[in-house]
Amino acid sequence: RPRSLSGIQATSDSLHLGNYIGALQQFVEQQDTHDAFFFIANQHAITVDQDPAELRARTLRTAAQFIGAGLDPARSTIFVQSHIPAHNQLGWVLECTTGLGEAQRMTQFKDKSAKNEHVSLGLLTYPALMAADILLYQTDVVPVGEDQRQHLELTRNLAERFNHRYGKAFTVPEPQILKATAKIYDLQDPTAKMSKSAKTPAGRIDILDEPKALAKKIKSAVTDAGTEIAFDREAKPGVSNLLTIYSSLSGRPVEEIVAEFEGRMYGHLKVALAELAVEALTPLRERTLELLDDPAELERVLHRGADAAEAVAGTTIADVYDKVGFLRR
Ligand code: AQP
Repeated sequence: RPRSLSGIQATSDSLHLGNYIGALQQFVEQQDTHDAFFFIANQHAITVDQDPAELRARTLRTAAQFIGAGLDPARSTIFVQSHIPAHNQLGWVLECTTGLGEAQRMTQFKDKSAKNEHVSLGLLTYPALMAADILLYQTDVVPVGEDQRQHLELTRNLAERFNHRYGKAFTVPEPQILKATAKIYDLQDPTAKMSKSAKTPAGRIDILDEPKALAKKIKSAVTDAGTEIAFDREAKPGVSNLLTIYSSLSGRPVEEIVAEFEGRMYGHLKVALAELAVEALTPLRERTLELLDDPAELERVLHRGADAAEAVAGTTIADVYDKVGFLRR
């Protein structure tokens, strides 16, 4: 089986619909076809300021949402990034494999460093740690959203550079970015990515939103000029975004939904989507809250995940240390 690996940052109380549709839904599907590793990126989280108690709580909340959304600890290895020191060990080696200019060219670094007053060195070196997250596990495919494409390209370059210089240590991974769902947009500004750090939460659907709040956000989504329900990202970004969400939550193709709503108004689509979203997300929310009632069990799952992850990561890092010439202890 090909190995699949991906991670999500523990930077919010709830993941949003972009994280869910762009990433988590794919993780769940891959459990049956791949040797699946999914982790909670708590180290990436501290590239910007985090409250320690909040970060700890959010790490468990993110794990609960993974499982609540359908990841099965019996079929997937679910673990916390900081539990495996090899991420850092390889991260350093890859920092030394990355050019300064290369890191500075990353658009996420440019965007985030422009937005934040205090820019940490970690924000710059983050893509090397992310490459380590992936390469440690000899990963074949990495399911992510569009915003991670550039980091994945860097990861591939670093793997090839290292393999070429020191001998093959890494599988060169392929990104899996599903065209249709790779970018879910903000409901209030459908030209911007749905994001945790959006200015207003009204445009962001959190997967743990209460049903009423969820329905309200969808019903107040910004739509476009005209009245026809059609998929056209350029002319109708708002409606196209709603159709994309509808399609991925229902598992039905966009064309079928467009045909169903022919001759009807934007409002009809919103009402139907609000209903669908509540129906799709309520069980996820309930399972997540139930899991959070028993943190000890969640911690046991993460402990087992760390043991399984460490076994794979340990082999890679030992090989890498040998290859770069670190004297054995
Ligand atoms: N809007 C999105 N559409 C599709 N996929 C998305 N992802 C994030 N936003 C969207 C994908 O979710 C996975 C986890 O991403 P992350 O842990 O890097 O989350 P994030 O970047 O902290 O989420 P935000 O909302 O994008 O945060 P800010 O605002 O801080 O940048 C990844 O696979 C990502 O592609």
